[in-house]
Amino acid sequence: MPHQLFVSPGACSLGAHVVVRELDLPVEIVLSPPRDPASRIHSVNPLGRVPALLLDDGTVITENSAILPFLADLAPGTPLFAPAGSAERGLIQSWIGYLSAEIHAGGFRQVNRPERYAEDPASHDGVRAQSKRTLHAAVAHIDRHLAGRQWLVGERFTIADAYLGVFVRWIARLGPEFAAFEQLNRFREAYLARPAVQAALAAEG
Ligand SMILES: N[C@@H](CCC(=O)N[C@@H](CS)C(=O)NCC(=O)O)C(=O)O
Repeated sequence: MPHQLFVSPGACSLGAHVVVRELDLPVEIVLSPPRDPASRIHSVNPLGRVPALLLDDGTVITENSAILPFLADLAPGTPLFAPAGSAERGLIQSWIGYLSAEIHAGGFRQVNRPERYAEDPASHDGVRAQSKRTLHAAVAHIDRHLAGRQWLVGERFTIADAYLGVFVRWIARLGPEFAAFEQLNRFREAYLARPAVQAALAAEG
């Protein structure tokens, strides 16, 4: 049995899905929305979250920050990553860490799930508003970094860009105050023009 990558439409698993298609890896894509209690993801990942990578030996790897490098390492020497010990590899992993911690967990999760951060429903609008301001500042850092650059690290698309693509799609839906990030708007167009991204989105429906 090949490795299996569990993904869900619209979720942060898109980045890993894109990497599988960019590298034409022999990894089966399994659509498994966590919202459906019958989804296989619930028996694969005890947290019931995507992405999850089930290896052919039964090992389950979770977390984007582990799955993205693991997938790239299945294609040794790929330009989507960089050699062990290189500064570029450190930078790529730095951006993956930033996206996971500051943008996803520290930003979107608080905007989308205020009930996890404040018990009183009356305070949820306040949590959401403050989280949006925090997220705006975190996103602005990426926008500034992208000035004069096509991609996050070096002159090429890497696994960090595959992951950033998830969030630039989400950012576009956050409201008018998030619409004016020029570099991110340009990045989104370049991301969506990639055949691997189009194939992943079509497969996810
Ligand atoms: N830290 C995890 C977060 C994974 C995560 O939150 N996935 C979401 C989709 S974007 C999910 O499966 N949510 C379902 C749930 O929490 O029940 C990662 O980066 O892989």
